Amino acid sequence: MTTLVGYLKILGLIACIVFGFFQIFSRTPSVRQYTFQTLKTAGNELKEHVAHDPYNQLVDVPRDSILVFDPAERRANATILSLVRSKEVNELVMTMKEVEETFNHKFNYPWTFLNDEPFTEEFKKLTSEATNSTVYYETIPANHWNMPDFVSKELAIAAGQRMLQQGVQYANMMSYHNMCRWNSGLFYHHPRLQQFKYYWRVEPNTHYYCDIDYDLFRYMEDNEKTYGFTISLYDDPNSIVTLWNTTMDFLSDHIDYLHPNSALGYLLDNSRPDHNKIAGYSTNHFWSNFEIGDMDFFRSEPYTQFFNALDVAGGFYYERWGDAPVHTIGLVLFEDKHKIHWFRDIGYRHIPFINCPNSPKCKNRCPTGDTYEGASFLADEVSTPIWWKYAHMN
Ligand SMILES: Nc1nc2c(ncn2[C@@H]2O[C@H](COP(=O)(O)OP(=O)(O)OP(=O)(O)O)[C@@H](O)[C@H]2O)c(=O)[nH]1
Ligand SMILES: [Mg+2]
Repeated sequence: MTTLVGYLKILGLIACIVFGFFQIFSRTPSVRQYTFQTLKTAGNELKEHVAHDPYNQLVDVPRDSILVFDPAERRANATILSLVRSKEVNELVMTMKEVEETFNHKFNYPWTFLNDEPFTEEFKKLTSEATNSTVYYETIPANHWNMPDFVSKELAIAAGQRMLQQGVQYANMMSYHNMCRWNSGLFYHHPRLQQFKYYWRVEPNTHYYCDIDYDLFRYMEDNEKTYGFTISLYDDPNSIVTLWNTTMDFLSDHIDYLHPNSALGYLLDNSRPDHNKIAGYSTNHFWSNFEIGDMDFFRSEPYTQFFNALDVAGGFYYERWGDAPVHTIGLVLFEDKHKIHWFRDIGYRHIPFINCPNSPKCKNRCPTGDTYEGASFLADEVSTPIWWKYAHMN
């Protein structure tokens, strides 16, 4: 009986993968060709393809008058949150001012700051002066932040050195590994965050360019969205060599968690075969330094079990699994693709990538349609058009 169940699970998994490949290759040539061209011509040349290009379509938000800001409207149960160190206060205040100016002075959502150490008085003073909203200052419990006992410190240090030689950024910084693990599967368990459903993650030194005149959290709630992002990228495959295999092992035991309307093709896409070869999948991910999400998704049984399986496998330390690929894989596999939203209207920059909408609300503060800043090879790292393709935005 056990063997039969095992066979059924494997058959189910094979069926899903075949279905994913079918999704990829059954598209009409024009859509495939269009996406390919869009990718290969990202950056300045992208502007020549504006005819069908969501980057350059004029954004007409608010699209629904209900979304226009009304001070009498109820708020969603949400907080803007930032994991940050006290020494980053100046970069954070710069970003806070932009978030307040473009959005939050109209809505007054509380800010929650989290740190693995207590915040300094100076940090508290400068950040509380940058907003009229309630501000929470929270310390992360050590057992959520530090490397768990089942991980070998010696092996982790050796792996960090090896990955550093392969060019994996921050691979030898244990604090970076702690940060990625905490963001992947622990932040939403912090006692302070239990009172909230939605969060908007804000990182110091990021930019917000365009006015947001509707309540983003209410938008999520009213439209039953689970997750929103601004930029999709390919990841460094050397940082996640066994993440996909570990995920497949998990999925073969929990095939019922795979959502029937998932955008699996986004994960299986093969437009950068070198990435698929090393990592076993596309490495596409929603860049999580900006994200608006429903924490109840992350607190749910499928994601909780998924994170636990990844955690036990040790890849947050023996490799450098980031919270962006981990969130993305969980969301794409377990959630309906229509519940994942590309916020095309949010003008955003985290060096060196940009989302700059064609909208009067941006008041020319950013270069419309550009996706990166600096060396042209960066254009190849942007995979937002791959999301458009599999989320059927075109
Ligand atoms: N409290 C605390 N915050 C951290 C720590 N490491 C990173 N962070 C925060 O976690 C977020 C992500 O860290 P970054 O260093 O920006 O990581 P990244 O975006 O991958 O790297 P960059 O491209 O260099 O920005 C930022 O908000 C940091 O302030 C840490 O050890 N302690
Ligand atoms: Mg950063």
